[in-house]
Amino acid sequence: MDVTRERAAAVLADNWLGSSTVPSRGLYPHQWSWDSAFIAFGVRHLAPERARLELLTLFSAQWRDGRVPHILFNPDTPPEAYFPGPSFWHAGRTSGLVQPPVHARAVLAVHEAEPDRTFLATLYPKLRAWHEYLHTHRGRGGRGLAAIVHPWESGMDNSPAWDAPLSAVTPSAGFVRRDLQHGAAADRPSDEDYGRYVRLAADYRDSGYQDGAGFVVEDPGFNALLADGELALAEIAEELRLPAAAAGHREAAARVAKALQDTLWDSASGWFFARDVRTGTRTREYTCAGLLPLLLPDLAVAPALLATATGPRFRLGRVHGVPSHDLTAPEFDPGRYWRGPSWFNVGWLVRHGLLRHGEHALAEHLRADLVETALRTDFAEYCDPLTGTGHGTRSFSWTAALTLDLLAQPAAVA
Ligand code: 2M8
Repeated sequence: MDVTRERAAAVLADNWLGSSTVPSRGLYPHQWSWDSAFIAFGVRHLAPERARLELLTLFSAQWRDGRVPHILFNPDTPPEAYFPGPSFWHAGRTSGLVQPPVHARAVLAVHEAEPDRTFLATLYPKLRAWHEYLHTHRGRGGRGLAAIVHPWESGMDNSPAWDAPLSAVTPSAGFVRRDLQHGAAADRPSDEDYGRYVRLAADYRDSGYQDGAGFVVEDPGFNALLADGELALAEIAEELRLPAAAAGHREAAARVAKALQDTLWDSASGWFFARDVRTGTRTREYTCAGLLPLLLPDLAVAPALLATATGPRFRLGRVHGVPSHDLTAPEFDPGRYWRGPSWFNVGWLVRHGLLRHGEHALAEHLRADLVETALRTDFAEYCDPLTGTGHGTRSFSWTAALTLDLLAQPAAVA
């Protein structure tokens, strides 16, 4: 094993709890939903059985209604280590929110690393139920897209796209933030935003986790991953020799992809924007979530989307990674969480999108940059797109895992 692989493997070994991996020992000491999927993409190259266990553990916490909770709390972690912890959610060992559906793609990738039909057959019905929950319970907007009911569900917590929909929420007070013990305040969400997250989560909990009321948003990133997840489910169904089910998943993917283009695409801007379902208006912030529909192979507007991504707002190929927010926007902040820095999972997803659209040179450039930045920053959570300086926590699991995955991929030839 070369030194980069060894160091990435060591991060994942240190963060492994025995049946799942924490994103980071200090800042995030439990199991997170989409983190586990990204972690599995890397761990499959080291120990496929550990990658399978990671995903099986997460799905063991699936709710009866099909939702996969965004956090599965580790019972051995002291309650004061993370807020909001299990006592806040009143939901046993889990939270009641969800995160983007990257799991079907991860399950398929783990199977490809080491074929295991029992693993596929165990998780297929659970993945189906998970997507079904999103299509039905979250289909609130009525346009074929899944809505999120909390910024944390986007995985991009304090994205500027949420500023307008969040502005009507009165921040909660009287709680103690634990994240600031592990991260610089300038790298984390503001107190005001945190107060709003807590208020929304408490209201959702108090409603018995019924459809959201205070925040209902259709996010292009979340829905692109749902459509891609349906395509992955189609491949899984084929592996399991279920051709009719596979066709159904392809149709579902096409429906979401069409709805994305009909509802969230703005041709004058060349970007996908989130839609606030309560007001019926599209947000105007160019964020990295608007680039994720590039994952969809039949995306007709891909050339226009790429033109924006390589232009002054994101400077793809001329900065480190993929900035989480528009470089030209007044609120762009190169170090603060999801308001500017480049995140490794987004860069990794965008590389896949570039490959699907034949952009091999750009994909290869991104791959080399992500690997170099990960190693230099000691697997930072995110980095400044302009300087490449690491921010957030270090020894971050998905940065290490996705680096391993990038190292295992053949270089794309232009
Ligand atoms: C961040 O979110 C959590 C809340 O879920 C937090 O700030 O405490 C986000 O970056 C999210 O995408 C990620 O899954 C999570 C754990 O890495 O941290």
